[in-house]
Amino acid sequence: MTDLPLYRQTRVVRTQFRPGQRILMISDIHGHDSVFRKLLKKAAFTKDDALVIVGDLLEKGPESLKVIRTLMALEQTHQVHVLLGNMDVFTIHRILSDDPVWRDMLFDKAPDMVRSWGGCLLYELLEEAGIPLSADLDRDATVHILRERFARELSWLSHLPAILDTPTITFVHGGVPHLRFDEFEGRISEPYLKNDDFLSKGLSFEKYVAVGHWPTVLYRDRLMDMSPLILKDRRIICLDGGCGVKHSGQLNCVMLPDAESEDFSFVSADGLPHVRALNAQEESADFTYIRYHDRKVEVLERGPVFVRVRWHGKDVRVPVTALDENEPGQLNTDMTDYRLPVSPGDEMSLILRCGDEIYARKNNILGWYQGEYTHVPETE
Ligand SMILES: [Mn+2]
Repeated sequence: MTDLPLYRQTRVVRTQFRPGQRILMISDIHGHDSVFRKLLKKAAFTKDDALVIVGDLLEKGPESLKVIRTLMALEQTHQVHVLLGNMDVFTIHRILSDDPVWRDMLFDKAPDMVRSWGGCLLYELLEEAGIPLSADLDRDATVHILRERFARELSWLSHLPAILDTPTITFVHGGVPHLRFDEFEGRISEPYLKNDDFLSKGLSFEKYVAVGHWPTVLYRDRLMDMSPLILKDRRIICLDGGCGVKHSGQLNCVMLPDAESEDFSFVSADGLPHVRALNAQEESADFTYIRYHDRKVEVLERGPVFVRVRWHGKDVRVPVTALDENEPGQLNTDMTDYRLPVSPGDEMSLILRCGDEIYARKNNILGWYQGEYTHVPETE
């Protein structure tokens, strides 16, 4: 036995999908309830399907509480398996632990989270409980009120498992070193939830392992492609389209017609405005993808909208807004100067307007479009 609270232990739930049952997998919803609902609609999710949510429901978005409630309600009517991600465990622990270090983190990190992501679960809870934010808030008393007021939601969250194991697919937020679960069942789950750069560990498995956590774009070296990565030879499925973590991100849903099938397909959704191109544009032949983990640059020439920077000997054009104000000589995001191949009528998600151009995502891929466009109305 262990002193770890249930939600920090590696708990494995085993199940089997029905023959012919469609399987849908989504990870890293990150407080984006409306995007998640849009995605389920696009995937035509029904009561005959099985849906697996591979962790990180919370934070990095403004609707964490709604995501919790949407999933709690969905569980009543549909076959849904929800797993914990590292962000979920951190958040739950900050609320449920009596350790003042964690308690202070809950409050101290909140303003930054709101600045970066437009909201955080703590503020959502405070708002619904009618507790005004103030500097002299009694943190201890406040947390006790929240625990009581949101007992149902917190209990649901804290009872979620870390791993869902089925005969053909294992689901886990970060990744596992192997499938001998008896070796880590009951131990702290953090290494399997926060398993950074899992794909680069060179592992392969005897059945599919479906993970989230690490946006797939970080594994790409040429194009900024946010589609899921499915490696049939190593039996690894990477789901995370970067929803929430990046403004440019998308939420992916990978689908299988049957547990025994390897006929993968996917749909995705985002919360960005959609536009339709009016002009054609040729793909750029030469372009650069400045990766997030290697984003030091030298500024060559600064214009009002764009800046030319040198990156590993290459001359790259980036928007002024991509320069890190607090860290000179560094970008605040990953970025590409890739010009998308576009035909009139193509639909794109608009990420950023820069002068006469837009930074957009077309078919999962980020890049620039210099033509004219019209807005596509939301279809509900
Ligand atoms: Mn994560």
